[in-house]
Amino acid sequence: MRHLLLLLLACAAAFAQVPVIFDTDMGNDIDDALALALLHALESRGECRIIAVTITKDNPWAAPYIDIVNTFYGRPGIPIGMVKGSGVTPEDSLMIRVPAERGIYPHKLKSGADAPDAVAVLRQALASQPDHSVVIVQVGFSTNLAHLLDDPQLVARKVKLLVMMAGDFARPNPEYNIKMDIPSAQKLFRDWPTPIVASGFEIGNSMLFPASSITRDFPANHPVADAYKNHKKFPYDRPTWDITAALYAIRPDDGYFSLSEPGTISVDKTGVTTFVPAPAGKHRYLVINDAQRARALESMILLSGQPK
Ligand SMILES: [Ca+2]
Repeated sequence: MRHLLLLLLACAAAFAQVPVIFDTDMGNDIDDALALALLHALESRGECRIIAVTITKDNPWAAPYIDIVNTFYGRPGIPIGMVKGSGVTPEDSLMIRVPAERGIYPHKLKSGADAPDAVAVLRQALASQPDHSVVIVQVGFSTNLAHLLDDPQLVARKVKLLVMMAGDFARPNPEYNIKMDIPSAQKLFRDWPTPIVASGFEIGNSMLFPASSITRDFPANHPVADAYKNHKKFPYDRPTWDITAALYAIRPDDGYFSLSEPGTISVDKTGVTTFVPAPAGKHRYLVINDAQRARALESMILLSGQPK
């Protein structure tokens, strides 16, 4: 009887854990690393389960660095997929290369060339999960998810929600994640079959992750603090763009953010995003007030810097 009870409790816990896929351009800015750290902290708290990490930065150090972070948090088995063929931003990045070359962080992948195709990893991860259960957090370019749309039925069946750090809903400016792969972003907003919530440039830009947290909250030889210190001349504060998307994805009902009315987001040929309200629209974007901002920033700092 007791065993049965434990089994039921374990099943209930597994249900509560949101299966999450993190799709990232790891290496282009430090918020990707802090967002991955936050997801690991939330998994340690039983709130989510990272079922795959896929990469849209076409640089060989991204996969080893993600393997380092996953291994550091005790999850070396998370599948890692690499953009193949049509990836952008191949340029070098110290925040991923320096920790990977240091030789002090255990990991298996030595290069992105050793990682399987991101789209194959995405398909496998989705197929392994219950219907309408998976939350995808896309914090880089739309390259991989646009390719995944070659099988829209798999997406429609398995994905519950796509949360993206993408676009700018305060000004008509082409936002970086959109601008670097405009055709994929256009396709994604046009054809993605599930609800989408976008964290626009203006949300993360209004909350800076403080250098003081890197100094105070992270132990020595932490691969995320290591990346932070190698990304720009330390100390510096940096917008929380990708971290906001990860926080909303796992805790959508905690009031850190509010949502726009429903509508449709589209991308023009210069990468500018436009939101048109529509009652049946599948897209929304995050909005935030000052009280929410204080709470969201505090939570992002505490979770990203939580000791493993
Ligand atoms: Ca990013």
